Amino acid sequence: LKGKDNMVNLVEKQNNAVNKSDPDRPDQKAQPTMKELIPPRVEIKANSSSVRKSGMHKVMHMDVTQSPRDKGAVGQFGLAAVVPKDKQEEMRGRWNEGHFNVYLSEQIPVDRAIPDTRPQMCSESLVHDNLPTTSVIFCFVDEVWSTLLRSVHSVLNRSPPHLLKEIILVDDFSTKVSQSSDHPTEERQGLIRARLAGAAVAAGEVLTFLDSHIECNVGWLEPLLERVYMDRRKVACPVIEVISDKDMSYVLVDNFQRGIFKWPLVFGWNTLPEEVIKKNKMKDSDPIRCPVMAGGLFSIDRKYFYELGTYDPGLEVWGGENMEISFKIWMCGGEIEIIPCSRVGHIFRGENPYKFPKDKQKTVERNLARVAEVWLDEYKELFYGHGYHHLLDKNVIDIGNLTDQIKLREKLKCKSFKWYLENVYPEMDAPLVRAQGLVFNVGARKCLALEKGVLFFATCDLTMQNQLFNHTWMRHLQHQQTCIGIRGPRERVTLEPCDNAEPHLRWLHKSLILSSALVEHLITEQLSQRNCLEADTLGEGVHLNVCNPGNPFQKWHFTHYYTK
Ligand code: LR7
Ligand code: MN
Repeated sequence: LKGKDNMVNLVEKQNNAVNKSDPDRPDQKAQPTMKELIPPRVEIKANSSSVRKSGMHKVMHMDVTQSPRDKGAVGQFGLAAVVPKDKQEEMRGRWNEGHFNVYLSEQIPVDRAIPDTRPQMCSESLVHDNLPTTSVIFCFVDEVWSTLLRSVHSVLNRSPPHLLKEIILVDDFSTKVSQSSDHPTEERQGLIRARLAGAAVAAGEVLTFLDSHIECNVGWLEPLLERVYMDRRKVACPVIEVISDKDMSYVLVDNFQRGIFKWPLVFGWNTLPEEVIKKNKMKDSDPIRCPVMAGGLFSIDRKYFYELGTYDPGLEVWGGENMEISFKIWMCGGEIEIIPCSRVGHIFRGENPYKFPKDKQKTVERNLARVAEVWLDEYKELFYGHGYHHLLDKNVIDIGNLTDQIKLREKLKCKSFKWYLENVYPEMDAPLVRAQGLVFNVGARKCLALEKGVLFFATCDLTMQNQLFNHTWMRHLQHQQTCIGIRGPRERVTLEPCDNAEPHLRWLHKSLILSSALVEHLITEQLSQRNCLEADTLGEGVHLNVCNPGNPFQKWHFTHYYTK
């Protein structure tokens, strides 16, 4: 990380030509000068609505590039660019420099115009005169130079200068010559700590983080700052549109998209449920509450960012930090919104163009495990239960020390993950167990029971406590705190206190197909051969046997299933 000296402050270098009028555009003839455009800073008294109204102005149309110098340039107006036949080879050869069309990126002007994709009302909407200033922070590692420049230009050309305190570029130990500075760097930090290094030197009242391969659209900044101004605990994200990795065209996205996650903490987009739109009579320009943010593009009050304890600095390189900051914001009193009047294009790349110091998958799963351990409470079992069991097995990975993160959550008096699910993301399916109730054995035609340390079969009776079991996300076959497992060279069925770190307590409850009927087995994978839990034919107990789809004594049913 190159430290303060190597972060470039670009705003000082911003030229004054931002607002020259363009003779080709009649509507711009009477364009005001920069001074006229920037309203005087008005001190606004709280709770005085009349003053407030007069202290507002229409979102500024800062963009001189809408009528660019070189109308015929490659990729101009965000249109698809074409690679000439004789350049195809070169284009392919350079693809891996960025995992997108690097060749085209270099042909496209750094200040190209892109279509103004905002919903209609946006250009008419009012924002306050005295919005806070922002520092824009780009961190990057081995970013394609032309793309980084275009990102920076889009900020300079489309942000009201008085709101843009500075642009901070953090070079996270790039290996490319063109990006390395005079001073040799210490080591790769990863985007999380690189952003924190940028934040540490930022002087703006708001921090705006952006990826280094983006193009900010017309009027992108004020709507974000307006939300933070309204409430400093609001964290505002632009709509993220798509810059095609193939032809570099600017592609607009559907309305009412919000950021969500699925298990095991996988980020995704989904359309706001129709009933939410109807109930709140939402227009396409209204802010959208977001359970989680994509991660790369957002504005947050600087002091609030520090009050929240920033990111967990123990997160490495890439991944999971968007979950961490999202849960932290919501559970500790803040809000995340997507602001449809603010739009930024982003190049979605098929692969990371930089190296991971350690294995990518291991890095991401370690980050996610840290997030799960600190923020998910009892729901962390759903995270581990969706393919991450191995993270719990002893000595597999070291997720590092979490004391500070857990203390922070206590200090901030953050709400529970259950609260988050109920209030922020009620559409999320998050049953605490997979199956529950009586465990019926088809062969024995009786139910499993556990009492005084012994497993036996009894006539099924939902009122009998000793017949109630859970099949949990840990794959435990569990009665209260007792788990069924297998032990020893003779593969005996045992009863032990449940322990997430013990693989021999896990049972898959899987459907094996037998002449079109489904047979639910309880399978242990601890042995070289797949073994199933089988009821003794005389019905007195259970033992292990080689799985056989045709054996009804291996077929089990729970009263309730919460998942498929
Ligand atoms: O070690 C690193 N050091 C860095 O400085 C790794 C990356 N980086 C920089 C990198 O150069 C880039 O500018 O960090 C930025 C983000 O890295 P990307 O572009 O490789 O990430 P991404 O766009 O594939 O992934 C998304 O998820 C990441 C999870 O950690 C980050 O939160 C990214 O910011 C985020 N990007 C977005 O939210 C844009 C929309 C993508 C979606 C959905
Ligand atoms: Mn990105």
